Amino acid sequence: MNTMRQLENTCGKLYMQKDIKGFCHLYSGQEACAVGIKAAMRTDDAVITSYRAHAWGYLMGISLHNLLAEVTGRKTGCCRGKGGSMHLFTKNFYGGHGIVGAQVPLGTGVVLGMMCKGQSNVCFILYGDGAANQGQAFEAFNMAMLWKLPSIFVCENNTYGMGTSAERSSADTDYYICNDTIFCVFLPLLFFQVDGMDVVSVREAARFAIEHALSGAGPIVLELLTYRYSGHSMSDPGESYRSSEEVKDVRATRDPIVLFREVIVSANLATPEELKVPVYADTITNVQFYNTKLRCDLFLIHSGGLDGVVVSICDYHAEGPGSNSLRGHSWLKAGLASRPLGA
Ligand SMILES: Cc1ncc(C[n+]2csc(CCOP(=O)(O)OP(=O)(O)O)c2C)c(N)n1
Ligand SMILES: [Mg+2]
Repeated sequence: MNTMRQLENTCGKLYMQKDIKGFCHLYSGQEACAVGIKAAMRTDDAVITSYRAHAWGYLMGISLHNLLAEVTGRKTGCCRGKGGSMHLFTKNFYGGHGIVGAQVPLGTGVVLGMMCKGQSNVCFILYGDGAANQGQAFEAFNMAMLWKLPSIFVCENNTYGMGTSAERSSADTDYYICNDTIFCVFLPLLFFQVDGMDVVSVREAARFAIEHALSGAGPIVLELLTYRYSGHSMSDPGESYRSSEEVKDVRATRDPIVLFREVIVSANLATPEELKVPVYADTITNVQFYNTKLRCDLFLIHSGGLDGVVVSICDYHAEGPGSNSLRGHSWLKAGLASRPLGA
């Protein structure tokens, strides 16, 4: 969770200095949701999520370097710089999707694929409170129930969809019940609500969900009650629709990292001093370090040259001639100019 928090701080800074272009949605505050689920997952269980995908990408095995290279549009990124911040992929991690709620039917398809291949695995399909009332979500629930697919639908309720609070957008803010009389009771789906700021509760809920989904009973819906500290995206200061006191209060009383630290210390598993030391070497996510590394990558790509290599026009996307022209049109012009015709 610490690494994820630092990763997002780094991404925030990279965005501010225009190294991350386009969209950038941070996950800070919601770490326990991802870490709890990942702790319960078994080999070849899968995940699909929305555009708030950096932390999940890292958890699913994208190295910090590949990840930061991706979000800054570098060829050394996990998707060769073509996916950017919102579209991260790796084995068993099916993205990163920018269209709200699109990952719900897509994830259901992932599970259908697993079933057809005879795999005994689940897919965690994460979506926000802002997607929870979409028709496509309920269509996916219906198909998953009809075919008894081991889909685990997870609504990460961080109480806001962009600048709109759950109360303003939803007739029923208990998303786990999924408008029960219409859908869950009718289907009948199993569903429950979990404290998404408590990593252990999330892990236990996820374990239960896996067992349930693989028992042949079909899908399950979890609602994780959580909170995002940043605005919806980097272009939203996140202050016009909620008070700074509200954010401060959550940080002070429900922060997932602080809560888990207290659990560890009170169980005598570590002292507060021990917890100050970074556990993993790759928690070094300071911006300068990554800037240097990324610029080195870029240099290597250029100096290594692409002569003799068949490269599609799209590949220039990630390796434009200068760090300021990674996206947009200038790279294409320059890329084509530097490439002999017919090569
Ligand atoms: C189909 C569609 N409609 C609208 C948008 C614009 N949009 C992007 S995020 C968002 C709100 C989603 O909120 P939520 O599902 O709660 O996710 P969170 O951002 O809180 O993680 C909207 C309306 C979009 N990307 N796709
Ligand atoms: Mg939300």
